[in-house]
Amino acid sequence: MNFEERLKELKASYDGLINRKNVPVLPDNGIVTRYEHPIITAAHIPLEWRYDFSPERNPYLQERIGVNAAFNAGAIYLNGKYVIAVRIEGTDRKSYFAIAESPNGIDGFRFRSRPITMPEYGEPATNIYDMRITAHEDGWIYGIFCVERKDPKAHEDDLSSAVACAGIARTKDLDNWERLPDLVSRTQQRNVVLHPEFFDGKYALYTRPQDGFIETGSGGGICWTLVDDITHAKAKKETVIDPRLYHTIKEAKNGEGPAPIRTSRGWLHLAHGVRNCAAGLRYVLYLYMTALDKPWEVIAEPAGYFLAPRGEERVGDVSNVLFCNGWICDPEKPGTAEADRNIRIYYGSCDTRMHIATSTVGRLLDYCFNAPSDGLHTGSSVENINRLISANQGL
Ligand code: BGC
Ligand code: BMA
Repeated sequence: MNFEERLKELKASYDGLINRKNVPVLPDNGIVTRYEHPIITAAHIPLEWRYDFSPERNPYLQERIGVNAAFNAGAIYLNGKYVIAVRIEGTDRKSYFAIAESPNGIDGFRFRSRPITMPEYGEPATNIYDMRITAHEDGWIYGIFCVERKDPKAHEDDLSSAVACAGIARTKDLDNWERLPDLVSRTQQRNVVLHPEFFDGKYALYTRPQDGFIETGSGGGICWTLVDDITHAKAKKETVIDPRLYHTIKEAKNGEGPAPIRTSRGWLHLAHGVRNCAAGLRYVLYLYMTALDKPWEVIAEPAGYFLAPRGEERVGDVSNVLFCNGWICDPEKPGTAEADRNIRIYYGSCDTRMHIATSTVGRLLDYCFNAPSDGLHTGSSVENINRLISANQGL
């Protein structure tokens, strides 16, 4: 096939993919509605980021820069559009961020013309990933992401030891970013998230201290910490708010997902829980609520997960993983009740692709406050079922 024909074919197949309509998978479980197609995959990355279109320089029309995966996106509603900051990973294993926008947040995502050039802070990062986006009441949009560098203390034969910390940057338009100093903390950090409001006049962060690069060890779980100055952020006292627990979905690790959503009944949080099994780490997503005036105090937490890998979501580069660091609650609209506000949940599967599931504030609050919490024993799980059966018999 000649150059021109190949180019035409490539473009036609790309256009078909990015114009594909998405459809809900029904019936759902009443809590969330999945959609049939992933919203972003490696194949959605613009052709001009990958191919050299010059027949002289690239007579075989080869892909010059390969993309391995596109996943774990942060999300924000901005200027009337649903915007996601996707973690794109090249075939060289390096990841970076790029912004894609959609008018309805469900399909039709289009990448802006270039990926984000994130300014460096200190020693250049080997890798950056999993950006949480928070529109803060100070007027800035913050991105907090994991920055990974080789461990300078590692023995010269050890080519795997790394150090993870939280990188912080802010922007008004998601194109131009001001990099602030990385979070100073006693331990390594991943899954650091900025709370959208000041608390006692201070910035508040959800953190996830960890003993090493992988193991959280004495890290305990998701923490809350106040920061005096976001331009020199330091986590002084980290208080565990949502702990890891034996024989639950969050036995090995957990981490805050996107920034929590303010509702009339409390802060609505989404997090991931990890457990170990013969197949490796299994990542699932769960919800919990904290008090409006005390965002560190858990007031509801249904047992187990609300989203776990299913079907195609189960398989990928790192199988058995759902991870979520982005969701969007529709802005308040006069005439729309809080319960009817839509929530779009953007989640990655198996470090490979991006999906969407939808819900509403009403549906998720109902789930958080009315699904039974974890009794931590098989006996209480059976009791819960019996209570439900008896209640149904009375109908
Ligand atoms: C990967 C992340 C992963 C982390 C811990 C990093 O090198 O890029 O995706 O979460 O290691 O396994
Ligand atoms: C982590 C995260 C994610 C990833 C997951 C599974 O620790 O930071 O990037 O989805 O591992 O590999």
